[in-house]
Amino acid sequence: MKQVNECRICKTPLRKYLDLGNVPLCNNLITQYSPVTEKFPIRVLFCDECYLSQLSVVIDPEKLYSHYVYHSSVSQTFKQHCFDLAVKLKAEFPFDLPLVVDIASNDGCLLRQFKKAGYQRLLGIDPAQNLMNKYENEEDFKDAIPTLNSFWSKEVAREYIAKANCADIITATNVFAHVDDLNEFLDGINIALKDKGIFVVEVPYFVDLFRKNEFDTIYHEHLSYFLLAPLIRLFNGHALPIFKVEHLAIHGGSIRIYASKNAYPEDRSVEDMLEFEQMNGFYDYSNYISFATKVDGVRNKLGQILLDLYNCEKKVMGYGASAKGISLLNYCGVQTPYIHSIVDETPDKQGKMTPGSHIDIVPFEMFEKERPDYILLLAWNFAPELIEKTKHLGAKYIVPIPDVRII
Ligand code: DWN
Repeated sequence: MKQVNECRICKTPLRKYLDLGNVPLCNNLITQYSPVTEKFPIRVLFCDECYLSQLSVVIDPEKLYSHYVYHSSVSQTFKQHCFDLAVKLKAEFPFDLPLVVDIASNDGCLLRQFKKAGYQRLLGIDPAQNLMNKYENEEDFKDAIPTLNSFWSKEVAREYIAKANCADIITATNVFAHVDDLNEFLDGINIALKDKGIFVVEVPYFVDLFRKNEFDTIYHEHLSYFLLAPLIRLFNGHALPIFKVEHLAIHGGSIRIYASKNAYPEDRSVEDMLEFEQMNGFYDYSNYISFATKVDGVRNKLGQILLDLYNCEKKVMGYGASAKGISLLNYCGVQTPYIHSIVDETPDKQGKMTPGSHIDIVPFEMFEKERPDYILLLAWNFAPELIEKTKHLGAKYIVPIPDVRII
């Protein structure tokens, strides 16, 4: 574990504004009960110079990502989001037989949608050995996405992408916030990207996190909590100016930024978002002090609701053993037996337990078998999809974020 005292973008000394205690590594699920859980601090620090919020510690990425239980393809909502991106880029950037490289490609979810949209030259890069394509049969092999089992680095950029005459499109969705050395990351982009290529990044948007109280998305994988302003400063420092930005609903609210080697004119969207951030006080440390109070409100209310339901002998099951859900349960001090079990349709997660809260993760069929009175949507960011799949059960839903409510 590495301590962080200065900003990873501009090296300014940092100030703390949120302390969520010591928390387990949310995706490092456990296979049996243990009274001792490995925990690390969650403290959020602010840079008064470039306005980046960031964690006070960095966990070894090998420990977090060399075996990774999260599979992007489980969500139909996210798959559709990926297909929509592929179609959009094909229309707006009509490259001739483009090479598309996806950094942190996970189970190939995004690139499979690019393939469906007609892209032919695809390369995934991901460090998780367990996510590498498994060929059960010829069909699987045909559907497989060429993937390099590695972290992104300047060496990978040089040895695999530059040597293939560089990439037209490089994507990085839900990885940029996970990276400690952002300068090395962007040095690699500069090596790997064609002169007229585009680098497309999706990250959770800190304005949504703050305004919608999404404190459960604060956990050790997410080292940085981005506004557009710090991204502009960082990318300009690497001669990769951001020329367009979009605000998206996915994952509780994200931004998609488009950068290039100064090959495209800056879009109005960049200035508009910077003006919004400035006008709404997101560059002022004093506005962050109240966040802890909002967190306590949800923590206390969810704990009380689960205690009341337990005392009334109501059965509560979770849906979605998400990293955010596991962090929420730990922040709220929720353990078994307040929650019977958590359904998750990710094979790599089933049969395991949540770290810290020790709740069994079970297959979807357990909903039919156990018939819960309440379903706690731990993957609230996919609420419509989860509700559609379980509404026949007749249970009520507990939606924890932005404020705990029963529907
Ligand atoms: O940045 C990250 C985001 C994008 O994904 C990573 N740090 C880790 C991960 O965060 P998360 O686990 O909070 O993401 P999700 O996508 O909100 O997790 C949803 C969970 O729910 C997954 O374990 C899959 C599961 N699920 C399910 O079982 N049935 C999800 C859907 C939609 C379903 O129908």
